Amino acid sequence: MGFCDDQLERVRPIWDRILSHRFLIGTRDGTVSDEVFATWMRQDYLFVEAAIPFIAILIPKAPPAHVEPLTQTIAALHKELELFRERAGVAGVDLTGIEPSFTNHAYIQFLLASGYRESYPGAYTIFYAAEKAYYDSWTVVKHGLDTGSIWYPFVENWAGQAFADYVAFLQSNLDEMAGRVGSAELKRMAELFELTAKYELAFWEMASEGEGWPGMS
Ligand code: HMH
Repeated sequence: MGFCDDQLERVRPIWDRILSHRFLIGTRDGTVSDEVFATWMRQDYLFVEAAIPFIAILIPKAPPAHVEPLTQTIAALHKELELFRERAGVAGVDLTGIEPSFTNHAYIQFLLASGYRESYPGAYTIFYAAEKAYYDSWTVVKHGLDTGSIWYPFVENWAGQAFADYVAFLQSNLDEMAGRVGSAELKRMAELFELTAKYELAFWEMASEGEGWPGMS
């Protein structure tokens, strides 16, 4: 088994909590409130916006063969932002003047700090774990959400064949890199994988609970 499958097995208790989260089950079953879904949309819009500089930071550290795929990822993230704006227009969700929630702020800072401070394989571990979490999460939603739902384009974005192929590509790259690093770096990569899984869980929890900051309400 490669690094990614090993890690997915190791963090299975966290991953199970992600995939059974009430946000995903409610979105799948059409019982999630408009307000909760709008919270997720606003916050994920900011997260995707922050993912662009995160990927950009990786480019100077990347092996030459990774530069073009990373560049394409940036273009894809811009298209994703466009999808959010388009769906927000359809649903009447206001994306202007939004601020990151406490959880989202922490996740974004973790992304950017890791982009600057961690090794390339370390930062790539976060990149893979976050994308894989979204693929698996929206696959849960896919198995139930009405294809006519106004939210179905998000399912098509993250649970379709193109994204599946992309996540498999990231997985094979990460497995390959993990096979070349020393034991200290491999241990760090495992820590980063687990941290990312915890942030992904925290993100669904935040969407369900609201955007407030501790002590501010
Ligand atoms: C929180 N994780 C979060 N948002 C996303 N859009 C992705 C992963 C996948 O890009």
